[in-house]
Parts: sequence; structure tokens; C-alpha cells
Amino acid sequence: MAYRDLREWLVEVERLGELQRIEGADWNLEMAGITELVYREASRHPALLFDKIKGYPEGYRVLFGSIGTARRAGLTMGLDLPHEHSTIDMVRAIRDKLSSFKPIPPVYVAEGPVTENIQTGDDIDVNKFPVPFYHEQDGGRYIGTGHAMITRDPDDGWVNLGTYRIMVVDKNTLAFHVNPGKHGNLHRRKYFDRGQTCPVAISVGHDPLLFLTSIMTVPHGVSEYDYAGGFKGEPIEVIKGPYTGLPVPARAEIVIEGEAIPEEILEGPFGEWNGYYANNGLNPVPEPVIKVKSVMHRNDPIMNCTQPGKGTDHLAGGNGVKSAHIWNQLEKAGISDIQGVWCHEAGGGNLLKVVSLKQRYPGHAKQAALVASQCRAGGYLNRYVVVVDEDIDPANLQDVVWAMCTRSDPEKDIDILRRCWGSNADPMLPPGENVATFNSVAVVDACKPFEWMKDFPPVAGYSPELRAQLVEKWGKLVLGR
Ligand SMILES: Cc1cc2nc3c(=O)[nH]c(=O)nc-3n(C[C@H](O)[C@H](O)[C@H](O)COP(=O)(O)O)c2cc1C
Ligand SMILES: [Mn+2]
Repeated sequence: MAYRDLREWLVEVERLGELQRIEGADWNLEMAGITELVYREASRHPALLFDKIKGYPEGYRVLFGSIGTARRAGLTMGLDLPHEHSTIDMVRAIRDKLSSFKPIPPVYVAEGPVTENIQTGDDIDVNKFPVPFYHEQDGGRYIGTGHAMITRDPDDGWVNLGTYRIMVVDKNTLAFHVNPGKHGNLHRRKYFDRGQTCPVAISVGHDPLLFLTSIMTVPHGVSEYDYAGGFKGEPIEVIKGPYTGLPVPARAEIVIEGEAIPEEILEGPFGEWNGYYANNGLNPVPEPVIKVKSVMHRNDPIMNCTQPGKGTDHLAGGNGVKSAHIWNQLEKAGISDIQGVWCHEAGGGNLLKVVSLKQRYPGHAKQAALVASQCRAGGYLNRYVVVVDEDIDPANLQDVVWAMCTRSDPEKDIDILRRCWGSNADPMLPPGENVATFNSVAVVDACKPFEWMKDFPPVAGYSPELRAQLVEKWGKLVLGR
């Protein structure tokens, strides 16, 4: 792999011309706000490295947008990505990678740069790092948005990494929000049900591959460390966390260790991936607390953060992986001829999924829709799953909506699935109903009717051949290329 840790990754990203350094921003609303501005309104989406943050020493840096383009996601996962690539090319490259690697467990090393500074007891203050305040109506500063929370199953011993938002309560107290069904929630539950506290380690700055694998649907019982090792082709180096004994990345920037306790504190509100202050609106919700017992960090540490909201900075890579997993799970379920899968930005990666396929038999499209809507990778907080023919680019919203408008008959082609895997992040939950609950999913067959698809009106756009001729002859004049 081309790089070993976040610092070496930044060198590679700078070489790609995809790093923008920003000095003098405020941790309070500015870093996250600037990220939103760039990802919603700018034509380029570089990784943003903030330094000289107001009130903090130079060198205490914050990175946003680490995996915000296919190119950077490709670097991070070691993908074989052509120079000119479509969104679905990236999904294909991720699938190739997933099919060609074996998970590799981490290795313990004697020491790593993360131990350059260690604080315990009264010396702990998590606000010594420039923890961002993200959205105007958030309930606090959030130290965990691009992190990996590390926990161990108390029965089977396997180690999980997951990204679950973490709010700062005070200098050594955090509160965290993990949805039911997530592995961090299952682990936490097991300790709490036995009357025990749950040891946690939180890596706050690291190789973005560890973030990517922490937001990935890795199967129950398999460690995200092993997946990260698989992508890298070599094991992730870890050390034993001095407080918990959990494996923590040796080359991490910042590692926080402590105990999650069942005592709850009000957490949130927090602006979320779906573009809303979603779980219970602007009302904070009781969530378990983490008592921080140890903080380690490198000199001049770098935090890894993401800005959720309507314009997000991590969806290129995150949605690529999710789409690749759904495609794999469709094939595992025996659905052939899939041409592409994309989880759309407009649905925050969850609420709108599109599958394209070449229809081979009656019911083929419906099978694909139902599997994509319910498989592990695609099942969480779905709202719409659309299946389109092979001539439609599933990542092109304009094409997808055109297919829905012209190839579906709502009366025949939309089915509604009830009592599916919902979430308390659903903005459609009625006020006060903050419990994670069910939701319904519309599956839309926007493919040409199978029975008479041969007689379907021909598409009236230029053919690929005519297009190539036009671009060759007139492209410079009308397209500038
Ligand atoms: C930026 C970001 C923030 C996330 N925050 C949360 C969160 O606060 N709570 C949660 O349950 N899941 C959250 N997720 C989703 C989980 O990280 C994701 O489902 C992951 O696969 C869970 O890992 P697990 O299967 O090991 O539990 C977030 C995802 C992203 C990309
Ligand atoms: Mn997991």
C-alpha cells in the first residue's frame, strides 16, 4: 500500500492535487460550515485540512472530507481505478477488491507514535483538541464523527469498529448514540445486561481506511480491522490500549479510552446525514455516558471528522462501499445480470437505492428490488428502491427519474413493504416517538414491462455511434473538448 497512516495519506492526497489547507477557522461552526459550503456549492471537493484553529496551538489540525471523492476513496482502499471513471466504475473496482482479498487480522507491535503523549486522571481534557461544533442548533461539540469506536464482544472476544456519533459532555465525559442492531449496540447491551460497564477505545484520527471500514457493513463476528488489513494487503499495526487492553491503531493520531456506563445523559440534538436534526428533532435524548480514563495522542495531532447534512463530505467513498456490498449480496442471493447499484446522496446513502439490470425473465426486476431493499447492506432505513433497465445509469438521478416517469405504472409497479428496519433518525417519525421503529419501503419497478419490452417505444436520443461522431466533429466548439 502506498501509505501507512494519516500523515502519509495526506502526502499522497496533496500529490493528487486534492488537498486544501485552511488556516484561521473557528472550531465553532466555521470548520463544519466551510465543509458544507465546499461540498454543496463548489465544483471541486478536496479534502480540507484545518490548521491554526482559533484558540488552539498551531499543528492541532482537523481533517474533513477525507473520502469525499472517488479518487481519494480509491487511494484509501487501494483500488484499481481508471483515470476517467464513472461512479459505477468505482463501485465495480470496490467489488473487485472485495472479491480478491482475504481479511487479515491486525498485528500487535511493541509501540507506536500514538503513545507520544498520554494523559490520565485530572490531566484529561478532551477539549484540548479543536473539537468542532457542527450545526447551529446542535446540543454540543462532537468529537466522534469520523472516528472508530472499538469494543469487544464479552462472550466471543471479537473486536468491532464502528462510527457512532459522540458528544462532549465535559472534559472527561462523553455521550454516544448507537442505533439498535449495530454491533457497538449489541456489545454494549451484553455488558449492561450483566450489570457491567463496557470498555471502549475511540480512535479519533487515523488512516481514513479505518473510518471507511468502521462505516462499512462487515458481518457480525468479523472485525473491521481484518477488513482494513484485507484492503491494505497487510495487517493493521495495533498496540494494547493501556487502560482497556483493547487493540488500538499504533499509528493513530488520538486514542481515547474509557468505560461506557448505563447511566444516561441528554445527548443531541445533532444535524444528521439525512439533512435534519432527526432523532427527536431539537429535543435531546438520554444516551449512555462514557467516562474517559486515558487519552493518548501524537505530537501535533490531526482529528478525522465528517460533516453530515444535506451536502455531505464522505458519501463518495461510503456510498461506494455500501453499493458494492448490496451488489454482492444481490449476486449471493442468485440475482443475475446486475449492471450497477448506487445509494444516492439525496437519500443520505440510505433512503434511495437504485439497481440496474438486464431483465432476463418475468419477476427478475422484482426479485432484485426486494433483495436490495432487505439485505443486510441495504436494509437500514430505506424509503425507495428503484430498479431500472441496463441502459439507465443508476447513479444518474436525471436518468433514473426519467425511467420512473416513462417506464413505470404506479398502479402495477410500486409495492409497499411494511414493518421494515427503521431508525430513530427517520425525520418522518411523529413528534415524541423517538424509539427506533419500523418504516415502510416503496419498491419501484421502473423497467420496461417484461412482456412487451421488445415493442417498447424506441429511445429517441442519439445512438452512441452518432454521439461519438458529433463529439469528434463539434465537441471543441460546443463542449470545449
Ligand atoms: C459519518 C457517519 C456517522 C454515523 N453515525 C452513526 C451514529 O451516530 N449511530 C449509529 O448507530 N450509526 C452511525 N453511522 C452508521 C454506522 O457507522 C454504520 O452502520 C456501521 O456499519 C456500523 O458498524 P457495525 O455494523 O459494526 O455496527 C454513521 C455512519 C457515518 C458514515
Ligand atoms: Mn461490525
